[in-house]
Amino acid sequence: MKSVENNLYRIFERHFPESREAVLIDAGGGERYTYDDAETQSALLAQYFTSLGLEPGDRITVQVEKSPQFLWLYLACLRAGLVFHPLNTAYQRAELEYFIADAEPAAIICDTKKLPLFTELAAGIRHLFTLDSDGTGSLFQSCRDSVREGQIAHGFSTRALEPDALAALLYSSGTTGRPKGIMLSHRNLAANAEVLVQAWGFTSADRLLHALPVFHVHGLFVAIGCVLASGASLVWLPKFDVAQVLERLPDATVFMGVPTFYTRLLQAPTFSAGLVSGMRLFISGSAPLLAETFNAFKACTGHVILERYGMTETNMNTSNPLRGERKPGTVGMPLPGVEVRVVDENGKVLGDVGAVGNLQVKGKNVFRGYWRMPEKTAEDFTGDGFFNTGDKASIDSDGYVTIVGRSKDMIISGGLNIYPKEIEAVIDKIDGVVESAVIGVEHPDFGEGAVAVVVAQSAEKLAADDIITRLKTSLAAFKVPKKVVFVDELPRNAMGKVQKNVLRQRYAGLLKLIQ
Ligand code: MLC
Ligand code: AMP
Repeated sequence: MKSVENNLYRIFERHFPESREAVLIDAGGGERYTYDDAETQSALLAQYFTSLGLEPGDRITVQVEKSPQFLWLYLACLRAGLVFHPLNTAYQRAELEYFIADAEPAAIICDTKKLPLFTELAAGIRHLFTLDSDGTGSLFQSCRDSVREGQIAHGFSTRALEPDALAALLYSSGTTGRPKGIMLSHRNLAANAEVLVQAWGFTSADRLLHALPVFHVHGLFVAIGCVLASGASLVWLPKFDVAQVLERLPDATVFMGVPTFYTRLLQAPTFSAGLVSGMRLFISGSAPLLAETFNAFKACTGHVILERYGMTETNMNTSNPLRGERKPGTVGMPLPGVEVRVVDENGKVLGDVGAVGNLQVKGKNVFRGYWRMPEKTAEDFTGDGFFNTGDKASIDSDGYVTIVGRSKDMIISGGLNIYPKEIEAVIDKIDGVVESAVIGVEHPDFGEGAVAVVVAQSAEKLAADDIITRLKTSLAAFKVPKKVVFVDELPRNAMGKVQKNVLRQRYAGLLKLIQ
């Protein structure tokens, strides 16, 4: 049954500080935004979208730089029942074309710089607005004009929704075929936010230093979700920049980041225990945190990083404890309401302590399914409702989960996923290329970095730079391999399958010295 209580915004609102004058965002240099700003601006925008005829369930595609106004836009979508569809700002034309065609948004919000591109791509889309990093652009301007002309009034009643109403659509590329839209409901996001607030002890006194991008689960649903569901505040940075993080750390109580954030901080000569004496918690996730980084951080600051594990399809599944032992190299125990199990290739549950198998999860946090891909959804869920994560894991005698690898062919570079299949498909189309294999190898900054191993018709005619340049025109730059090597042939097993493990071993040290 429809109820406003199913709306994630309402769940957040219940935790807002009594005084709406409390600061929600402290962007530095005296630039502050209150909970009242969040309420008023999101109401205005939700009202405006409704006046344009946008209906619950309509998708709103957003590719803009990080700004407080981005947050008002997200909240407006929640309030109006619109489906928030954020995109990595690094995506290029071909990637954007796909997402727009697949998501069929009713409105697109982009940066002014990208307006000409989106004008082309958005043919047939009802509304196209701009929003720039300083909050200017046609979106809020049109909204204000509508108020001035008396077309809309201030105030908006957050919409009643079905319990499973869609809140967000996030795409992940696939190990096969086309990228999949991951459908996250208000219920999924609410369940996870409330569990994380408890698990990590968030209160309205917390100030979370936010340096993550806002178009992924980590920065948006985990970090911002914890703050909004506890009435806390955000110490806001436009992106991760070591100098700015060092400057703002003394203003914060909690920090969240991917492992690269921690390795970069440890390399900063001025990073010290004194700088973080007011912090109560450092959280890491999205990629494996090396025990070496965990130990170095403890030695440098006295703080024990809390590592957790999640994915876009499921939000957060496991976490090391707030109180109790945080074991390096593990991702902790299942969060309340989340079931995890390890199974063999036939789906048989492996009960033995330490047995390695495929990790499956179940809970209110697990997504509704893939957008318009019922077969793919059915393939990834078991008959008893568990989702196959594609991660390999083991569980120790205390119940701590260790992610030991992946059954999916995926590289995680600086917390961003790269699907070799997608890169290989582009390389293989380049004239002079016979075939290619993209692998992930150790990278000193990003954890893993992509390397392309290419068989060319004639090595003299193709240079590594040609391949890199070509890839940069059609793929987000972070997906472009850091190195290209040419080989006469790819190693194959008896079945003819490329042996990526052999390539990973052969090129294991290739990126070690890269910066
Ligand atoms: C940037 N570059 C990368 C990269 N980030 N290359 C590989 N991997 C990355 N992660 C490349 C750029 O394309 C560019 O290449 C060059 O590095 C400089 O770009 P930059 O933008 O100046 O880089 P920088 O600001 O230093 O960014 C690095 C970073 C950023 C680590 C700060 O990638 C980041 O914020 N990562 C976090 C991602 C995240 O939020 N993941 C969570 C996903 S949610 P060129 O060739 O143009 O010079 C999820 C679920 C869960 O996974 O469990 O949380
Ligand atoms: P994404 O699709 O971007 O949500 O990435 C999810 C994937 O990131 C998971 O399936 C894991 O492979 C990986 N991941 C997330 N957190 C961790 C972690 N703490 N340790 C190891 N891998 C992680």
